Amino acid sequence: MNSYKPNEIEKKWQDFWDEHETYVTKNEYDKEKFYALVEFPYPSGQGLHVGHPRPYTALDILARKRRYEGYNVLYPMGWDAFGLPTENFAIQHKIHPAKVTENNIKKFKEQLKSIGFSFDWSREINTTDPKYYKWTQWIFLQLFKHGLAYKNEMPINWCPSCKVGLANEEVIAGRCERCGTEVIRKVKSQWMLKITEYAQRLIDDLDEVDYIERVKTQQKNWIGRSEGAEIKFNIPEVDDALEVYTTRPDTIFGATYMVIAPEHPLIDENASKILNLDEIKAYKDESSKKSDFERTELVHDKTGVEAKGLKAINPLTNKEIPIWISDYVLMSYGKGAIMAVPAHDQRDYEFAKKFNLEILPVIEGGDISKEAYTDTDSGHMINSDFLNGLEVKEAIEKTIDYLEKHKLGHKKVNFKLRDWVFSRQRYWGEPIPLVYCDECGWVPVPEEDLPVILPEVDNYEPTDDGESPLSKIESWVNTTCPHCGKPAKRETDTMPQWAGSSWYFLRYTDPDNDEALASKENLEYWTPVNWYNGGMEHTTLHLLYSRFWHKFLYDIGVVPTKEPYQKRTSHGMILGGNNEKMSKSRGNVINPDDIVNEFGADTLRTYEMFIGDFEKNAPWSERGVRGCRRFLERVWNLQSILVEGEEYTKELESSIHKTIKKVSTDYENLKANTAIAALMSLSNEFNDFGKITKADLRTYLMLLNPVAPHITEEIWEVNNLGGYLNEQAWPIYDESKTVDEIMEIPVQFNGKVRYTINVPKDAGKDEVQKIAKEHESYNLQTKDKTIVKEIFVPGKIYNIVVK
Ligand code: ANZ
Ligand code: ZN
Repeated sequence: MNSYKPNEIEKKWQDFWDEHETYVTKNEYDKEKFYALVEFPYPSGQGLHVGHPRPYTALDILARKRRYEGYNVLYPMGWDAFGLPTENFAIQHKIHPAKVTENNIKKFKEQLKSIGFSFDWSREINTTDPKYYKWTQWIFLQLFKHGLAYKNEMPINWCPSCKVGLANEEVIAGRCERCGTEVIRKVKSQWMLKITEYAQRLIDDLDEVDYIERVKTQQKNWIGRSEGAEIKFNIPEVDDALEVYTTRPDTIFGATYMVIAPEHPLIDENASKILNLDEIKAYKDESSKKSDFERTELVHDKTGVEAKGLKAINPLTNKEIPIWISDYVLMSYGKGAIMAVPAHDQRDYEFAKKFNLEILPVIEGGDISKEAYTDTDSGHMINSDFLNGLEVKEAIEKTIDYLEKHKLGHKKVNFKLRDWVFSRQRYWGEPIPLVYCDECGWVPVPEEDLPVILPEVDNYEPTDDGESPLSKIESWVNTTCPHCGKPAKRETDTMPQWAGSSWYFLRYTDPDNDEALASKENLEYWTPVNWYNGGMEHTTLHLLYSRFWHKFLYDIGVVPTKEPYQKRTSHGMILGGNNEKMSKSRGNVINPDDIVNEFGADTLRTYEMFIGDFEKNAPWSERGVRGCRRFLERVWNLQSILVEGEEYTKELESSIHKTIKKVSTDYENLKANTAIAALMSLSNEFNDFGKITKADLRTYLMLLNPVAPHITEEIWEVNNLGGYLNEQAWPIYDESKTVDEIMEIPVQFNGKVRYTINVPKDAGKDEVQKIAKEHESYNLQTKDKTIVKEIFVPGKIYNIVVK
């Protein structure tokens, strides 16, 4: 027997699979399908990270197992390649981003191939390929034609370093997600997508899918549905009412002042009535520099200024109350104005304390000497006229009834979710396929003219005024209106990085189609994705965006299902040795190539699965890697104890059946770590026994194959176990043989367990009694006592009552 040389056998099998098209998937519509999907990588210059193979291996295991079970499996891979990192690299090194992308993809692909994933490379896609982004543009046009894309002049999050507008989702703690620079506000005209129109459905349809609970919770929190009321407060000085949104209409008798956002139109519209305009203007300037995050989350020291000259009337108390301007109220939520109830809202409380405003409790039971009383589950209404004595829930209902009856307000549902900023003033993205004509406004590029190809430019640096580099190519910008034929200009903004990944899983079903994003038949057959695994960091961005696009495509009859993914799971991160995130600056980055070269791809795969619970973070350990390599060597050495014919003990036979059962269910539950542990222990049993039959070796190799595909194929072939391993069926087990023959039973004296005994699993009372008496503790427990009663529950317990 040769020694185990992973570098030789791994290359051999990778070439074999390529040559034989082992993992090329056909559209065999009459076969049951299984569509497994992992998030396609961004081909960055750093190459594959050691974190990538973790989810890819987990779903590779499922893909391989399901093939052996007879499913038609689609397990595809591609590249999400538009975006800033490539563009920034291109600018720095003066290489075209398309060239950078090509190089990076080449490197990534080699790396992925060297790890032996069973991807169907014939369906590879690349979001920067015009044949692909033709359809991204096509989807955008459908959104535009259905009124779901609109241009809006609005303050956006702006990263001064990346020179790019950011979606709320890309701002983390007030900073740019990519570069960490503090984000500022900038007014820009942007394309927006109306994801808010789908907010309710994005929540409701979570009931139809099998997502891990924390993903569902995060999506719901992000969409942020709340129920409340809109209420009108009259302002007698002007014939205008100030409308507010509140989730607590019950507290209206405690509304002692109003607050409006600095951007609220009330001020400009009534400037002549306001006495302190200068002061207000200064305050507005100051708050315009802050991000929403700074305005709401960070500061407890509230700022603000009163709008002198205006008063509002509380419609229930009929009292005059002051109107304040403060930036803790955001223009982008609700009505941009609130009724402030300082006794029961902590933000209002801090504000009222600072500016000496009246704090009037309307719910008894709390102490408001230090903070607001915000509990809604106990306490009854006070100081509230017809609401007095009611509980909060009842009071909310009753107030809304009253408001609706008197036409002062109405019930209202609000969402935190904002529309999706869909413009980037950058080069490396899909051109937005619209033309602006002075006569006709925004006109779509005719569908037969798609794709609108990203033109070559000499310089892809963003301009300082924040316009896309495309705006400098006059020959491209100037065009004719597809509608009236007069001179017109192309949109020079490009789409954000999230565009291409919002529908990529559809394209895998039919990657070369020129007539449609994918054929009806293939979409009908392959969608929805059966199992999608990806990072938790994509829960509120990619996952939500792609669900939104999918629902839209469903509405216009392009896809057959409401939801794109039947099941969603998520993996933990692989950390550096000291539980720190791997990063260049910490110098703790592990390169998967090094592991493959030194130990082999099968060791890398085994280790990444064995490292810990799949959904938890886990630190990298070189010792762990070596341990997995030694395990594979023991597997290799099973060849040396291979015997012809049947050699069994009952125990070994039972272990084999148990292991088939355990490994099969563990793989399905993403618990390859415990499956591998079971396989380690089974290989020890074979070694202890000193023999392994061909049949058992076959079973063993099949079970291990999804984790370590190369070594198992090799051992199979070298020992002539019959055909190729990849053509076999998944092992089945005999349930009766997984049940233990001998079992452990506790022996109790007066209800306390004193010792345990091993009995045959079908033993009767007499036999159990006999074995229990043989135990050394039996005499001690019964000494000088009489046995009053003996209770035996078969398979469970033997209880002796003594006196
Ligand atoms: C009166 C009140 C009394 C409120 C009380 C709360 C507690 P969610 O649950 O997040 O939807 N609010 C409304 N619009 C706002 C805006 N544009 N900027 C900042 N705050 C705003 O919160 C809704 C509550 O947040 C609303 O209910 C309002 O304060 C405030 F005891 O109204 B409440
Ligand atoms: Zn026109």
